[in-house]
Amino acid sequence: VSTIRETLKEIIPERQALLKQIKSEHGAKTLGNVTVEQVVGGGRGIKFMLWDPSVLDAEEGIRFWGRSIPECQRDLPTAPGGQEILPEAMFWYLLTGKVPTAEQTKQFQEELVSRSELPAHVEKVLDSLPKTLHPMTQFVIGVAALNHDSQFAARYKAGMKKAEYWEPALEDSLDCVAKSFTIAARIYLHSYKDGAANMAPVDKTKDLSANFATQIGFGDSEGFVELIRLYNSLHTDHEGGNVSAHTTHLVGSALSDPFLSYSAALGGLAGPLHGLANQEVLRFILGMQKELGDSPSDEQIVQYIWKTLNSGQVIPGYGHAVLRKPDPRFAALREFGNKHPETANDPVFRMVDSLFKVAPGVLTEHGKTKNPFPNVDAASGSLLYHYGLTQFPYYTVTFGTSRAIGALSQYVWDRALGLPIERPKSLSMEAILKLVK
Ligand code: FAM
Repeated sequence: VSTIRETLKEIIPERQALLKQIKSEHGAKTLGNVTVEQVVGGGRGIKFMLWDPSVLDAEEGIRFWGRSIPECQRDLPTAPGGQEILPEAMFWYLLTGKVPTAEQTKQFQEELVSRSELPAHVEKVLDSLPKTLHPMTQFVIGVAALNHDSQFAARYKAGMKKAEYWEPALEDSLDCVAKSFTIAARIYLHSYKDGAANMAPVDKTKDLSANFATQIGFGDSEGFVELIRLYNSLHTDHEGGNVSAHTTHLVGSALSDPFLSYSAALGGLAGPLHGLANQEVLRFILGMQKELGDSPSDEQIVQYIWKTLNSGQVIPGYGHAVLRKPDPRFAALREFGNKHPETANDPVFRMVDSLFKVAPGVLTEHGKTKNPFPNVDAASGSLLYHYGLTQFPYYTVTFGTSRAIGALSQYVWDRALGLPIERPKSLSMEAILKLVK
């Protein structure tokens, strides 16, 4: 069985040659003009960054190395007896562009799980934080503290050659993903239970999701474990321009190690316009349930949406900066909810489904948003809630364990391809006016 290192060692020269060819044959060609509106409008649509593991199409949604979500669900390994993609298999796939065999997946899973224990100093730091500190802030601190043992930082200091960068970048990235699951579990116990002193030790025969579920006290629910696998596979990557992915890439371009780069990204994921939206959706749905009861009519939901819009608030979980159709990640989570009897009949999940039937029509009539359809956050919280993970401020932490997988896959490629420090041009208003005169 070839390991992740051997597999990458084989692919990297091919991809390096492809980049060299792109630079030499097409380096002077243009990929489009940049308008003033784009510069002052959040950079929408500016083609700016190289990002291999996934590409987002506005109509169709995300493709990972060319595969749609249903194609990944068809082709990628699951846990024995399970139906959902293993995040470990997704990680291998995002790193290499190749579907791992069942044997490679097993070996890679064992390697990751064996890396998931935390250094004592990180446990101490996490356990000393105020329980009231936002879980995402705890996550930022925990991941940054892992930098103490960064192989990339140590080897850089010792004078490593540029051609070797990707190797310790890979080692640190594997550590960062594996340990993020354990950090996440520790934060949960610290914030919402009696602390992490008695946290279950890592079971090396199980996958990261099953260990995480056990450590936070939900290990007996096979449905929850499968949801965590699906959740962690779906949230991995959404091309490079979103705040968390871009931050990892930007900070990493200064040759900060994977821990510092991903810790910075988690700060961005904690923003309400990005990863925090999943907790907002649940707040919205529960508010609706409280006012309208468990089975409101479509007409009542329409009225509730209008009331929200007319009071100047957004409908959380709807709209997207790039997508213009329902998010296939939402579709996959909705399908999960509908196919399991326990979630299919859950009143909160049913509410999500009822909202999906009418909200796009109302948002279209409202006429503001460029995309009236649901994004990934529209369904995820209701499923976590069903299984008893009811602490909303924690939801973005589960997003964060997943996003590490995608963002750090590209981090490894950034080093393998020798990409330079990122430094785009900024302009003052006066400089813009001078240029457009
Ligand atoms: N409900 C009501 N109005 C909305 C809306 C929604 N769900 N989505 C967009 N709009 C409004 C938006 O506020 C803007 O109004 P103003 O002109 O008054 O500022 C107008 O429609 C045009 O916005 P847009 O161009 O369609 O969207 P943007 O690209 O500026 O922003 C989002 C994209 C996602 C921030 C926006 O759709 C939104 O606020 N959605 C609700 C929050 C949410 O679900 N965020 C999660 C995003 C998710 F994919 C993630 O990152 N995890």
